[in-house]
Amino acid sequence: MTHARGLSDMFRIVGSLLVGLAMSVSCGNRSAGVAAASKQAPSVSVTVPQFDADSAFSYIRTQTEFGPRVPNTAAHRECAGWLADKLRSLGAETVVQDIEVTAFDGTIIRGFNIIGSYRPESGRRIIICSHWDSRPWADNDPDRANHRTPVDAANDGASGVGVILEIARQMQMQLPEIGVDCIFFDAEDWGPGDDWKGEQREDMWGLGTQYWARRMHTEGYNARYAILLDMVGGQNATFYREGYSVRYASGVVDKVWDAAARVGSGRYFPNTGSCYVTDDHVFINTIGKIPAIDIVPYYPDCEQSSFGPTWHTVSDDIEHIDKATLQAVGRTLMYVIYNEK
Ligand code: AHN
Ligand code: ZN
Repeated sequence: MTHARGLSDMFRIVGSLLVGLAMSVSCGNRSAGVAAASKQAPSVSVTVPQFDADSAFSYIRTQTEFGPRVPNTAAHRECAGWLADKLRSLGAETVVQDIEVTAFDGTIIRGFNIIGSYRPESGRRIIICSHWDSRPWADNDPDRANHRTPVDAANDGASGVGVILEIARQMQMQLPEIGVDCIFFDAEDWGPGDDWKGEQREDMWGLGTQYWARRMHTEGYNARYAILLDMVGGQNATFYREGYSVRYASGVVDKVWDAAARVGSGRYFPNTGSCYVTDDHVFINTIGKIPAIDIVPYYPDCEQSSFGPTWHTVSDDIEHIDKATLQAVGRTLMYVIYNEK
């Protein structure tokens, strides 16, 4: 027995030596190839770090563990503090915009837009953003008894933040060439409920973003473009080319959908238009004058909602988050960010 174990250990050692040798040879070959190519052509292929969907998932779970992040509640304040601390601990220069906005129903909301910057000194910048607040009412739940219950918002809130935090973790380990601002917008989802009899306007949604678009976090701030993530963790999600994104920033849509195809996630990103979604990106475009797109799901065959079966229901919880969807979105964004010059 002892003898046999000794033998197998030896095979393991020899095996790992062989693997090590093969790796160093192939790495040597690759860098030699890149060096040779770079003498002729200036374009050198970049390495894009691997997005980790397990890590993104755990960032989503942590947010939901605070309870629904409904503005003017303790869970909301505590989660805001955690988000800012987390961005700082991941190496981002972080500022919190402490805001006051008035909702459609007259409620005064104290909110927090949270901004974490990588390469803050660079004039070449892009934005990746998501709302982080929870909807106060599950007013699209199939059971009417749940219509006044707040939403865990694992997908509709926490998912985009989780993907961005994982990208931030990767950026701390390997800075991209471009400057990146990670923005978590507040008070997106305090829009009119199913019982609202008054008028409905687009600007009743995205209150935190509207505030930021009028008073950005730094003087004279600008960015090439913004990518909004909203509900990027649903099961069987597909991301069609959303209407406002195509209207205001079709080049950015092309860039992101091409990236999805290149990283092998094309089936999540059909090259097809869908409808127009009132979301934070509208105000980044119209008020902020920065081209902005929305990666937002479209479920053509879903009875409950075209945003998917859990949208504004009590089932929008951690149990319904799909790591494969997070992975598809995360690796696509990583490709875009690390290829931006
Ligand atoms: C409306 O349906 C009005 N807005 C969709 C944007 C949204 C709501 N995103 C999350 N919740
Ligand atoms: Zn919502």
